[in-house]
Amino acid sequence: PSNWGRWGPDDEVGALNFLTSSEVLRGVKHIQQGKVITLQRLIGDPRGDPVWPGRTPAVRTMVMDESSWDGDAKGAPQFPGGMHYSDDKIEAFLQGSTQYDALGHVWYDGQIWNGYDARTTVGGMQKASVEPLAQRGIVGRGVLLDMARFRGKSSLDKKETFTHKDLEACARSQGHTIDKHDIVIIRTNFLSQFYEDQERFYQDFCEPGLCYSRELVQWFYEKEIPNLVTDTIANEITYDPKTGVALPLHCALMRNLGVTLTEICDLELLAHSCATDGQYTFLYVAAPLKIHQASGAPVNPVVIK
Ligand code: UVW
Repeated sequence: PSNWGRWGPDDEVGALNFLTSSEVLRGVKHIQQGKVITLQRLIGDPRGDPVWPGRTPAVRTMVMDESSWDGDAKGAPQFPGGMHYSDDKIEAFLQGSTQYDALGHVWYDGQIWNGYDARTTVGGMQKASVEPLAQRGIVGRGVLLDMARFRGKSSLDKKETFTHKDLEACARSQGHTIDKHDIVIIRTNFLSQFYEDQERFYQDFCEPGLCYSRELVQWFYEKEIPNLVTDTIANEITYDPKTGVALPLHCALMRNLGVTLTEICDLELLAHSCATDGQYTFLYVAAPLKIHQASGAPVNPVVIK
């Protein structure tokens, strides 16, 4: 299935169009306790930052600090009243931390989301960049599917797969359903293995996750899922176990259906909270940074229960 053209020839936000104001209000109805939980993974974690192979973690550099005024203080700015300040900068892959992928981030056959020419990515995303997603914001009913807990494991294993049927079974075991237009949030806790042993983590690299099938894509299409959020680097099994194809769901869901992908979340506090209070449905709110023509942008999603 494809959603190309469904929201007109100029669309750049895809399935986020399903998140109408009534969907926002449906999400709000799931605020029951006033509990707030953020989902961003720390940037610059002293234990390291998990990134897709070939990318490098963010580097934060101090530009100004108290040492700038040491000694003669030559070159350091002097302000009336003696104010000093700290300043820093980061150099980072925009897909190197908790992030929203732009809909044009991944493609095949020379066309990105909505049929735009893949040449529109050259030198900057002229179409389907992260900018329109950031401008719009993402608000709706979120559901946590705690697949690790459902399978009785602290974390899923390398290459472990699951399907939409497993997601539905997981939801049933948690006492709710996955409804049309839900923001689907999947916990694997796989990245805990990165912090345990990075060499082993990257050896024969293959994350666990959803596995491509026509039925699974059809399920996303019929459920009109606007946003898939996970705690892995790339939201799906890295290589399809049957075909060896890399990240087929990036193409089938993002490129063809316009489903936005949110990756590298930290779902541990949320999972703990849901297991404790039994509330797996809530309001989900997120807005990636507004970065001109970018293929993705960091985000700190917020859950309100
Ligand atoms: C790739 O682009 C390969 O992955 P991600 O969606 O994790 O950025």
